[in-house]
Amino acid sequence: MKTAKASSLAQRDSEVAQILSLEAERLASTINLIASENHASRAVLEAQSSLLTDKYAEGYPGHRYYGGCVYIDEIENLAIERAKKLFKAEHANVQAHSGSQANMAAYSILLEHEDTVMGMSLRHGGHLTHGAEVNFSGKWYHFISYGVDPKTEMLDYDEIERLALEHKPKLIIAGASSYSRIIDFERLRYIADNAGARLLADMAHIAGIIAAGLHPSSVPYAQVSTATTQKTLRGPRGGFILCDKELAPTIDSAVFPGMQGGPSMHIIAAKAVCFFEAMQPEFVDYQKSVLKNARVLASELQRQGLRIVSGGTDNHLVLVALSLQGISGKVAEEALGAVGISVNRNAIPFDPKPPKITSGIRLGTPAVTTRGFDTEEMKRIAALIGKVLSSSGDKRVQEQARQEVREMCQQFPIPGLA
Ligand code: DSN
Repeated sequence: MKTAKASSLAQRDSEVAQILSLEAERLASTINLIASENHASRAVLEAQSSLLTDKYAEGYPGHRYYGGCVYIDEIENLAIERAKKLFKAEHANVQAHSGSQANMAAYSILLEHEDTVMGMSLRHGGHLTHGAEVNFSGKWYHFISYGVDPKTEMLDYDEIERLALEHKPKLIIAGASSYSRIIDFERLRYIADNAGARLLADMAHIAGIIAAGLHPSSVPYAQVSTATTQKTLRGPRGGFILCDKELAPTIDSAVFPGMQGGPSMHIIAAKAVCFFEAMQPEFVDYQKSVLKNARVLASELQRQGLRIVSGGTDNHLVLVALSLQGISGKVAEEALGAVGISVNRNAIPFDPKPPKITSGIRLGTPAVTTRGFDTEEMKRIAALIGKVLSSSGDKRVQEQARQEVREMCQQFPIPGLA
């Protein structure tokens, strides 16, 4: 089947086929430490590339604006029921095209334009949609940003509480895209209640860890939780929303017809597969390995003389401050990229450098763990990172590192590509 598909694309459009094959080669020969990426299973990829891409299905199961939705309804109901079961949620909407759109839809029913909202600053680890000036969130709503404590580099809940009582936001957004510590959703709900606010948890990064029961769930505490399926959950690229029963009709109408037209039914089928896979016992083992690998990577990088923001990690990601090495995140990203280690430059808390340069890099273990990398490989990767970042561009060090990366990648093929 794989060959038939590959050859029909190659026959029909050799340009696209050629680029896809180069990307497959790049992925196969790269150690992917981008914290928000993963490698979806063959089953997820198959559902995603299925004929469901042909179908228009505006509306929701049982209430569509198009005929011929009998099996479409079955697929969407399956995805909804699996999401509810996996996260013990009262309601799930699986139509959001992305995490940002899930947030946009949720804000649209919880807020009016110009309302006061609190969210984690992008510069401290929050997400663009948590109030960044360049994003719709920062333009449409009045955001008060909270961040981490300068000493511990962990969320300062006392300060969040002080800000909430002072500014009386209508909504507090919990969640982050580069924060490596447990998020105390229970405490944030307490703060929100005292300030007369609602709580929305953007659990996009940690959804898989929550699903495996290895991070406290936001669902019992946040009236709305938003997430993506492609990160730690290891599914297709897309968003979903979980909420309390009473918000269900408004959340659904905020997504459709509020913000989106027809749902991507092939992606919803792949989300159903992803939720199914996340219910299997081996998914819990996988998430345990993701966390263990991140801890090993952090401590081995420390042994290499690198400073880890907040001193370690409780989740899948490791934020590295490069101040001791005297290089920027941009330089580090490029140097590691040149030897086949894929990372992203990332602001560290109180970073004096602009977002395109930064003083840090963000690393994550979901993709390499899917590939089968374990403690030994984490040690080797940390040693390689240490060598490359201290080599000042030495060609011999780079060539040796590139060779070692190639060998490790050959030893651990990507399951979805194999
Ligand atoms: N900004 C993406 C990331 O964490 O990489 C998520 O949207």
